[in-house]
Amino acid sequence: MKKALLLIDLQNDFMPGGALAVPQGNEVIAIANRLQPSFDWVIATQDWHPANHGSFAANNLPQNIGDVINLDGLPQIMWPIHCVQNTNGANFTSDLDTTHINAVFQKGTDPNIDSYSGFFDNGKRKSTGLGNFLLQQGITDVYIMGLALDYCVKFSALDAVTLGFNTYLIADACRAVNLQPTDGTKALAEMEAAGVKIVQSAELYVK
Ligand code: VGL
Ligand code: ZN
Repeated sequence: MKKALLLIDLQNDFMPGGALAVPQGNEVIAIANRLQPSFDWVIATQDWHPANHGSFAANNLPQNIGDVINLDGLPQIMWPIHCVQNTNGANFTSDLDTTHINAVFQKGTDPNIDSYSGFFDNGKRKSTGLGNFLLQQGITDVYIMGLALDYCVKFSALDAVTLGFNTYLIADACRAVNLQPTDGTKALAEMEAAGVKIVQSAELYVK
């Protein structure tokens, strides 16, 4: 058994005050920092959009944030401009300890398709390389935490389980966008039904 900690999208734009703020998103950073020394492998993802990304309402006027459009054949929620490549909003939040991170995978780089999962875009058209990287390292068990529970965390966990990894979701180390107030709890139930094991960070400290 070889374990990896997967840190999903711990970026400025998802923090309070950011462009796509996840309520209480800042509260998971201390947990991320405390967990990292308990894992031999730490892998981070970044939402990493070009400025012309098709998920931004501003690029699809007169659409409003929260509307759903058809983007290259897939339903696409309209988001505020967020996590634009090489901007401060896309940087890891400065409180995050990045010294343990072994690899970073960026997603959402194609303007015509969004990528909630750290493994594949929303149409499973292209992979980010994360799955093959984990296989190459011999990693069998993936522990997932971060933002947002109801989007990027959920789809990363569902893909991890589909790819055959023993997949754990660290529930207290995630926060939801909650466009609908029950989205976070629904996401947990969906992951559990798919075979993701729900754990708490306190169970995982070995160092
Ligand atoms: C995310 C919406 C749009 C996320 C990224 O990281 O959960 N959500 N882009
Ligand atoms: Zn995004």
